[in-house]
Amino acid sequence: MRLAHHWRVPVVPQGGNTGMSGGATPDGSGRQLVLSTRRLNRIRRIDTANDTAEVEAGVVLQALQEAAQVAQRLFPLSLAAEGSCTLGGNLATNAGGTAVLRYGNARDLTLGLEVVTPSGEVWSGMRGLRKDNTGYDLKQLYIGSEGTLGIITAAALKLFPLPKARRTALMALSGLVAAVALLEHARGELGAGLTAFEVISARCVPLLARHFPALRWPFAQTAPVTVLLELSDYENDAHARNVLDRVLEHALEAGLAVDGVVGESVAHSRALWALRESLSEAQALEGVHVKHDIALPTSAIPAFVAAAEDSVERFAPGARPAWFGHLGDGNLHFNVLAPMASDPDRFVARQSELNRLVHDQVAAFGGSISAEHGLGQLRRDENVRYKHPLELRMMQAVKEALDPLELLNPGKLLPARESQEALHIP
Ligand code: 2HG
Ligand code: ZN
Repeated sequence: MRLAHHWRVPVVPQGGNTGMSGGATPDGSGRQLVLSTRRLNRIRRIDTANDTAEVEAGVVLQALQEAAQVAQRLFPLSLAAEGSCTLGGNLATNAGGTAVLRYGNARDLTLGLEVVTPSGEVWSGMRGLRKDNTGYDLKQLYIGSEGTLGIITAAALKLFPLPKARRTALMALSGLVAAVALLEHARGELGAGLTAFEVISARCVPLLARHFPALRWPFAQTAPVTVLLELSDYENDAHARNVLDRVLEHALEAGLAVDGVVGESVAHSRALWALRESLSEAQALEGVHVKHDIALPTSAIPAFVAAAEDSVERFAPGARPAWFGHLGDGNLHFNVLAPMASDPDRFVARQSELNRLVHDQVAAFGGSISAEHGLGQLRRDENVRYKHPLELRMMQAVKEALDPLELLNPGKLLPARESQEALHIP
């Protein structure tokens, strides 16, 4: 970084390269240097008494999950790319995933950071402290900054007790209103034991059958909405089974669910999770689609989806909103597949218009246009429309203070020059 600073070479930090918003890929100028963190791959220390792990940025997420398990601890961050994404990227994008409902996102799991600044200095902020009020919480600036302020090279992360048992259930529901009601009920019944509440819309189901024929959908009929619940139990397996059965019974009796299945073994639960975790790839294999990674108050989701589906149908008749995601956190992947037998290029050409339509609805319902994948290049300009100009100016001021030469990840996250002028950003 010191050399790049000396020669004024822009640097694009890159971890596992699994991002979905183009945050870790260079522009087409041929002038940007991609700096891989992959060889920073040591787990420096696991401190079970302090419940912390000190890890380098290039450690693959799954490797940390496994090391924590060996130490009889849980590192809860979990997402479909965990076999290849790295912790540096997880932190730089403030990754979410499937356990946010209980443990929070990457930001909530971080106690300290080590960061290389654009001039090549090393900030060693690896404090594993749960209380530390010594001024601005600088690590939080770097988390979610998508490599635009500094390069995260290591982190001190929180660990948790390993649950004694886990049980997964898949439930077929009458609709999204029922799903939100069930979420509320499950939160009340399971408390902190509810560690995942994922949602799959009916349009996703045929994609699984088409592209992952080995996966078995457990219900004869496809319900409008299917949810996957996970319970982590600190008593024992029989207790977990009992509690989850009660939730399922309630859902059936109250008319929220039409069918349900509880994972009978670890392998069975994994198979249920595979249905959820294969959706992103199934959509990629299906062909052209436009992604939206949005967050809303959970209570607003049924009305938002009805309104957004309606606008999409009017905009491109036959287009297929095949949404799924993390209902427990109010985070939907409102992805829209091109109409069957249409010209995919024409659909893609209208991508920005479709984004605008969906994001305007998101804003109308009080949501965010970027929940867990980051702004990167994909949503950088779109963000200018929805973020308050004062917030954008404050972000720009932070950028200027920490990276005055604009060497780190140019062209990502922050508005382009033209929009900055329009916003009177100096
Ligand atoms: C998931 O939840 C990922 O599976 C990917 O965040 C979402 O492909 C997507 O849009
Ligand atoms: Zn997701």
